[in-house]
This record gives sequence, C-alpha cells and structure tokens, in this order.
Amino acid sequence: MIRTDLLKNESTKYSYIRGMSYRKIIHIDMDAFYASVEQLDFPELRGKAVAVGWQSDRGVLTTASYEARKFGVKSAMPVRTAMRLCPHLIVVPPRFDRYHEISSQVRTIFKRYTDLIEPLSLDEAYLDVTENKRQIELAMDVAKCIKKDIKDEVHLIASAGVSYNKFLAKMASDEDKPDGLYVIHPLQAQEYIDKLPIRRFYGVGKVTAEKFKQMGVLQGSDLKRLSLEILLSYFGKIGQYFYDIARGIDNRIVEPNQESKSIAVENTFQTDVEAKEDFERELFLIVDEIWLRYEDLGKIAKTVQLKLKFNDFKVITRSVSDAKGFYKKTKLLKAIAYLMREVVSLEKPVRLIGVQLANFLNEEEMNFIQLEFDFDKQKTTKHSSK
Ligand code: TTP
Ligand code: MG
Repeated sequence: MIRTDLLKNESTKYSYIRGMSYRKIIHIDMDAFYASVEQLDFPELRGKAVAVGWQSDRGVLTTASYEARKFGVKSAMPVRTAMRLCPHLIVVPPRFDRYHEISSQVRTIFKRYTDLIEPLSLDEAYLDVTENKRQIELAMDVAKCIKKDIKDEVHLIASAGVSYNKFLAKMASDEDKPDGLYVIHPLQAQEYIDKLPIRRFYGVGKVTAEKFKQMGVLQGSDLKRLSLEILLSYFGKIGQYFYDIARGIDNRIVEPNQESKSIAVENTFQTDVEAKEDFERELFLIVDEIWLRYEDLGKIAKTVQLKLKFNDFKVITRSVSDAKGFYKKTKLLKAIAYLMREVVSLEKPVRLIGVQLANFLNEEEMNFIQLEFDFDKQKTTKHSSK
C-alpha cells in the first residue's frame, strides 16, 4: 500500500492517486574523464596525480585525476598553481580525438538500453529508461548495468544519478562521485531538495545565489517558502522554474539527437510594446530565458540574432558574431545592447521580440577557448585581489 501520509507534496500525492507513473531518468557523468582516458592509454600514469592541459606559461588544466584532486588540483587551474600544490603532478596534453572516440563507445553502450539519449558533452548524458529495451524494472538496475558495461568494455568509471526528472538525476550523479550510483526516489525528493544549498541548484550562478542570500534563501526549503509572485517579480520568467524545482517538478523531456543548429526564444505581446523601458524589460526577460536553455545545452554560440516584428507585421532580423563565442551572459548582453544602439531602431510599436543563438563552437574550439577564458579569469582574480 502506498503511504500517502509520507507524500508531503500535493502534486506527488495526486500522481499516485490517479495512478500516474513517474519517468525514470539517469544522468551519467564519467569520472575525471580526460585524465582517466590518459591513465587508460598510458598504464604508467595509473594511480598517479595526473592532469590534462598544456605545459606552458599560459597553461590551464582541463581536469585532474582523483589522485591529484587530493592536493587541491582541479579543472581550470593554471598549471603553475597546480604544480605548487602538487609538485609531482604529471601534466599531459589533451587528445581530443581520443576523447571523442571513447565518448562514442560509451554512447553505443547507452543504445543497448534506450534510444532516448541526450548527450550534454563528451562525458555526460541524460537517458530516459522508463521503457528500456531490456525491460529492466528499476532504473537503478539499468544504471548498474550501464556502469558495469562501461567498466568491462571501455575500462573507465562512470558515475550515475537516478531520479524521475533531469534536474534531480543531474544533482544525483554528483552526490556519490567517483564511481557513484545515487538514487533520488520520488518519496525522498522533497527532503533532498529542502537541504540542497541554493548555489547547487541548476541555473543558480554566483550572482543569483547572492540575490537569494539577500532574500534569506540559503537552501531548498527557504526557496520553497517564496511565493510564485515574489519569484516572478524578482527573476522574471525563470521564477517559475525556481518555483517548480523547489517542489521537485521538472517536466523537461530527454531530447535525443540534439544536433540543433540554434536555439531561440520569441515572445509575441498582447499589446504592442512602445516605451523604450518596456521594450528593454521584455528583451531582458527573453535573454534570461534563452540563457537558461543555452546553459542547459552546454554549447557556445558565436552568433546572436535579434528579431523584431513591428505592429505593421514588418519583420527585421539583425545579428552580430564573436569568434570566441558568448560564454558569459554579460558578453551576450553587450552584444544585444550593441545591436539595439547601433543597428536597430524602434521605429514603430513592437509586436514580437525574439533572440536566437546560433553557429555553435565545435568541441575542440570550445576547449581551446575555455582554457583561454579560464586563464584570463584567474589573471583578473589575481590582479583584483592585490
Ligand atoms: P567534468 O565532468 O566536469 O569533469 P571530469 O569528468 O574531469 O571530473 P568529474 O566528472 O569526475 O568531476 O568535465 C568533463 C571533461 O570536460 C573533463 O574531463 C575535461 C573537460 N573540461 C574542461 O576542458 N574544462 C573544464 O573547466 C571542465 C570542468 C571540464
Ligand atoms: Mg565528468
């Protein structure tokens, strides 16, 4: 018998009462991916403190083996800092082709269980195993099988998170690393979320976390106390997402073949937008929304396009590109501000505003640019702390 008294959340309770079932989602994330591949191919590196990156003045690490992490070595750290923390660290250059190769071997294993696979990067994917090809009842057992197959055939270790939606599955895969298998059952989800520090919520960066802190929100249970109205007024449309997540609700589906060429968010208004302040407010809400989806996509776009439809149905699209891509929201906002200032004029009332991000960096470009970006960030932090 289902203990409905244990189900504190109303929507959860109704799902059971109506006989609705939950989805079974797994998030897989390889442990110390690049470093583990190096240890696999070069046995002399096994059991040692290894990091992947370029040994140069400007060199920054992509990742480090768990042996190196014990010394505080981590992703995006300048090689020089890492060597200071761990003098016996072995730094090897990346081999992206090999990481691609391993990544597709791992995906072949996923395919034995389900076709609903959504890769997020080379080492990370969501799987919907509600109806899996092997008719395995428990998602936890599917996760165990996948981990075992990866270990036996690819000789690498993966961590898995299991739950009934993407948000919780992703949180779960991080709970028990390395070699993790962590399940968040629907009955335990609320308790888990209540205790989750606000900074760990997907979509909450440094700035948002600070804003929440000022509102007295330090963990999930605090977030749940905020009304939808308050969240909407502080965060715009994303407020709805925060409201849902605090209650364990995330209906995003696992989307296979995410080889999308672009993402876009458009809004048509009930009444045309005329005043500049109103226009800007609406535009920033759209940017907030697209940024959330963009982060989820895990890609970096080189082009941003602004689309406007005026009240006479005339449509204009204007775009601007940046070779390094829009990896920071402020950078995207600057590009949009440029388009607004120099390229587009609000000649007539506006019926629709749309923002599109396109022309994604490929994996290799992304790695190079991220390294440079991380290095610059370190430099800035160092200078500003002087
Ligand atoms: P992650 O999954 O974030 O890190 P990881 O697999 O090395 O370690 P773990 O999951 O066990 O915590 O990233 C996957 C790979 O992406 C990583 O091996 C190297 C690359 N990467 C970078 O190039 N730069 C970065 O800043 C990060 C975080 C990862
Ligand atoms: Mg990983």
